[in-house]
Order: sequence, then structure tokens, then C-alpha cells
Amino acid sequence: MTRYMSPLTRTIDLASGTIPDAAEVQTRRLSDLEGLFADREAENALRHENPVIYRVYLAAHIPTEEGQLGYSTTVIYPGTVGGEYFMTKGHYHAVANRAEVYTCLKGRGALLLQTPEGETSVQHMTPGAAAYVPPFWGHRTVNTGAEPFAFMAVYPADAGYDYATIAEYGFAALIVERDGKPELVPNPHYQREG
Ligand code: PAN
Ligand code: ZN
Repeated sequence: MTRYMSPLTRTIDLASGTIPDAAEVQTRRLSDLEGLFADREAENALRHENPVIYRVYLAAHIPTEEGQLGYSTTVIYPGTVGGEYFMTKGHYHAVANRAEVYTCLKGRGALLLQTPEGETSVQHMTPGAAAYVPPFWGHRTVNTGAEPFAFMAVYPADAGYDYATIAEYGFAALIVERDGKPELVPNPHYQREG
């Protein structure tokens, strides 16, 4: 006999991108992104302040089994570290062929994607933009605006997270502020994977 899971609804506060009745809120400070910003001196200078870079609002604790979908919102605060915009850690999915959809709710940002071979793609995110993260692409989001940038993510609940590959090799490109505008530049610390 099929055991049916109960349907459920969470409310996204569209003014802020938060989920007030979230099952879990994850707070990521600068110290949680250690070594990910390219300018290590600028990172060090901000170390004592240890600002909150982003928060993830997990709608519900969905079973992490095939067929289920997880969903959450992410709010990235405005700011830069050595000119590089505040951003998420970024990851590949642990089950690498799992895709995902990001829908921008608020603010202005960019979705930076890359293949394990270092091919890069940038998707611009303003409210209403619904971006597709195809299987196998690593993904990171960046707040390129002056207000909080928020988006909703929907993903296979069994996708999981591979942060270690990004921690070791980095992203091939960075998004930095130049003359008040975002610009894609090569990451001096990037190593090709493998
Ligand atoms: C998103 C991300 C979220 C935070 O829900 O997990 O935006 O980014 P990091 O996980 O890289 O810290 C997602 O892509 N889930 O698969
Ligand atoms: Zn993901």
C-alpha cells in the first residue's frame, strides 16, 4: 500500500523573500565562506565583523528520497569583499545529474554556473526571472544590487550538496563590482578540476 504524504503549504513573504514559518533557517556568515572570496586580505579585514552574507529558509523537512522536491528561499544581503559581491558558497549536487529551478523574488543578482571542465554561464536575475540549473552544473548566486536579493529554489530532494569540490578548486569566474556595475572576471585562484 502506498503511504501518502500530507500536502503542505508555506508562505513566502514576497516583500522580503523570507519564509516566516520555515522549518529551518540557515545563517551563513563570512566565516562560513572562508577562503571562497578571491581577495584574502579583504576577507581578513572583515573577519572580526563577520557579517551575515546570506540566509536560507528551508520551507519544510521533506524526506530526501527520489521523487520528492525540496524548496527554499535564499536571501543574500548587499555588500562586497574586495569588490567581489556577497554570494553563496556554491555547490554541485552530490547526485550530480540533478537539476534545479531558481525564481527571483526580489532585488537584483546573478546566477553563476559552471561545468566541471570550467565552462561558465551567467544568468541575470531580477524579479520574475526563472532560471534553470541543468544537471551537472555547479551553481552560485551573487547579489549585484544595493538591496537584499532573494530567490526561491526548487530541487530534487535527493540532490544533496557537494561543497568540497568548490572549496578545493573554486569557480573559474568571479563577479566583481567595477564602476558600480557587475563584471565577470577570471578567478586567479581557480584550478581546473581533476
Ligand atoms: C539552493 C542553495 C542555497 C544556498 O537552495 O542551497 O541558495 O547556497 P549554498 O548551498 O551554495 O550555500 C540550492 O541550490 N539547493 O540545491
Ligand atoms: Zn543546488
